[in-house]
Amino acid sequence: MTTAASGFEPRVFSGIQPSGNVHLGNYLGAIKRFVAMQESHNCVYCVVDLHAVTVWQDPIVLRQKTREVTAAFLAAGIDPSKHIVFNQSQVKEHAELAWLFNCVARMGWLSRMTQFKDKAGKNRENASVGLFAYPSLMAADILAYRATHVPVGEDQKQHLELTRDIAQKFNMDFAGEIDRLGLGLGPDKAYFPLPEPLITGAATRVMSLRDGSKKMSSSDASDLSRLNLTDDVDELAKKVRKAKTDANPLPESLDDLVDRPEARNLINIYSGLSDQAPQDVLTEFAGADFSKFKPALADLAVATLSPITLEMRRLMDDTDHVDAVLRHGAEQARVLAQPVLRDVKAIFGFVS
Ligand code: AQP
Repeated sequence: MTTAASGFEPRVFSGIQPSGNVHLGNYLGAIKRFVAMQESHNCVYCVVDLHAVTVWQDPIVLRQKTREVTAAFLAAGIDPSKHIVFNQSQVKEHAELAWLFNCVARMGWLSRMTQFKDKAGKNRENASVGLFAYPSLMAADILAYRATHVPVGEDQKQHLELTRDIAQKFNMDFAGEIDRLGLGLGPDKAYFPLPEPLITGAATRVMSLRDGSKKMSSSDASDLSRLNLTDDVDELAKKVRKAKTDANPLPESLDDLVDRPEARNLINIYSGLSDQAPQDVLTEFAGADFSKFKPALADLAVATLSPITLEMRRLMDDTDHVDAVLRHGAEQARVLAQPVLRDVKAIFGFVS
């Protein structure tokens, strides 16, 4: 079977913003899957600091959070000696390609992005231009490596579709020049692959522990709404104990969780942490009250997350090592991104 990415060397790209606490949603929706993909793919994992500054960041906190996300990557098991780990601002090709993609993307496409609408809120006039153009930068992040696969949480699906739209429009608008320069790949002689989003598993949308209708998020004002990778054992246990639930015992079937978002969320979290299917978790706990299920979930969260937290703390005390990983990763990333930028500029018709 040919896919939109066939003809291209398989490569994974994904990123996390250093803009808040790294939480369980980031871990289950993204980082845990980044780790798994290392076995089968060449991977490029990025701390996307240029994305973070689309909303205000205190410079001192940004530096600390950049190291914290990097520490989370390494502590969770990403191996920087086999794959590329770096922060986005050290590789200027991201910003350069994003500008060119701003000239490919259409205002109408970006205006439809729900994340912009959510984050800009009612005060749209006061949102940064960068927040509006965020998806062009995300397309540049991925396509600077001609990446074919992008593991993300469900909330990034719309941005991934926009990346594909940008790649497709570029391939079509410049098909003649791509062909003339002999730069196309695959059956369609395209320059960019159409990257495949990888949104799989029960925990692609981890919800707030305080409100099952809201995504777990670093910008939620309530710290009780999320498990942070920096939480200690007592905090993890307390947050699971205080998680909102309902008064009914757990049912036997997933169908009976349809109108119980908080209960469904806790089952999905258990499933994501234990690598069991949600139905298997229910089968194990069917008929149990939350007074029995929550301690089991807390134990599982502590057993899974605490070793990562401990290693993150150790790494965050060794900023020289973390910074060296990022510098080395940036050098490797540049080796991949520079030729792509050279090609794209030639395709656009810039004289060099
Ligand atoms: N709740 C979530 N469930 C599953 N996956 C999630 N991701 C984020 N939240 C959840 C995934 O984590 C990756 C990195 O996310 P990001 O750093 O780009 O930022 P975000 O999605 O904006 O994270 P937050 O915490 O929700 O921050 P705010 O509230 O400030 O926007 C992505 O793959 C994302 O899908």
